[in-house]
Amino acid sequence: ALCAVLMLLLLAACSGENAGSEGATGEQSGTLNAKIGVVSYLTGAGAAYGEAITQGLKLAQSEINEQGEVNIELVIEDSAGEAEQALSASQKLMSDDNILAIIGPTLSTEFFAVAPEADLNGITIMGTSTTAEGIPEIGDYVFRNAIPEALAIPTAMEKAVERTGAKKVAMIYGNDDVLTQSGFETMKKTAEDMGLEILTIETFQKGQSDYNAQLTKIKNTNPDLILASALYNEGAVIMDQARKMGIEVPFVGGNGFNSPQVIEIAGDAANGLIVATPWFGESEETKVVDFNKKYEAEYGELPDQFAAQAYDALYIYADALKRAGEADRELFHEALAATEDFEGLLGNFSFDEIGDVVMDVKVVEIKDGKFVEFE
Ligand code: 1QQ
Repeated sequence: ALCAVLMLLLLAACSGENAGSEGATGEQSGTLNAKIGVVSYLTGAGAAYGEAITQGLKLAQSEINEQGEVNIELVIEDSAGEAEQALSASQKLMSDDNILAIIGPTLSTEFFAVAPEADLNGITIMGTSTTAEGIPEIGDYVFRNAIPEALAIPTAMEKAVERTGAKKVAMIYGNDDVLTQSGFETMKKTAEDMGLEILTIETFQKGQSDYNAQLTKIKNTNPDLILASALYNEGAVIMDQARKMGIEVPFVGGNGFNSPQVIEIAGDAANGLIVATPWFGESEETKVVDFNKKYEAEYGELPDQFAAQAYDALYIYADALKRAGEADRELFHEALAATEDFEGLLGNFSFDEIGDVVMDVKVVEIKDGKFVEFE
């Protein structure tokens, strides 16, 4: 009899608890809960990258959770654009057994510090903006949905040369950052493959504010085109100072230039920038128009490439989670690796066998202070 009473009490307690938690969170029964760690560049000179990324993630999160099948909690840590801070932030996330997987960090420089450890721990990690050579090769648990420079830069350079008939190029790149170095290597190789004459190669460091020496050399060589591998701050200042010195030729930039911050900082001097991207904000496709509308209503500004890529990334994670059937690190990893023909904001998306991106890239240019399709 005592047993029966205890059983009844237990049953009552359990059903009471269930009703309570459903009521409190509004979750449907059968919802898959998952905690995703995010490492993002949120303070410092390049914080607009991380801000766009986290805004894109949060918008996707609220839509996904509203749909009810999965419920994602984001745990967001700031990396400040520094490899060491990114590493300690990710270690904090990885020490939480309830973290299913990680998104970020923002810069390739940071990602190379973090991803090997995530891989070792069997924690899936995906870069949404990391475009340097060698990212998915870090390990089995390492993915990205950002278009690698190795694919984007040659596309932009071919189009630029086709239209301008350029034969001689000058190059400038940041030699203290993994992405700007990697982008430079790709530019140099592409220039050589295309038979372009490289007149000069100039370098700079993060945070530099005066490019007079480099730009004077570039101007004196009289190039048809300038190939620049830089993050937005340095890239925008370089363009501004170049135009002030009377350098009018177009720039072909790497992924760092895919931020509206370039226009914000350089103003009219940004006109004539050519860059490849999977994102075109002026597209009339319904899902892009809807996304723009929702994003602007939420944040008071239009989304950029980085916001769009992050938004797609969380949907790709949610899709994998649904296929995994439970918030288990191994099952999630397997499901994510099998992602194929995912239809996102940026079009059709699959991972190749090493976890790199298979998708299309477009070429855009800045004209009259706006990114427009490069004709
Ligand atoms: C990288 C990049 C940057 C421009 C991301 C913001 O592409 O570091 O790989």
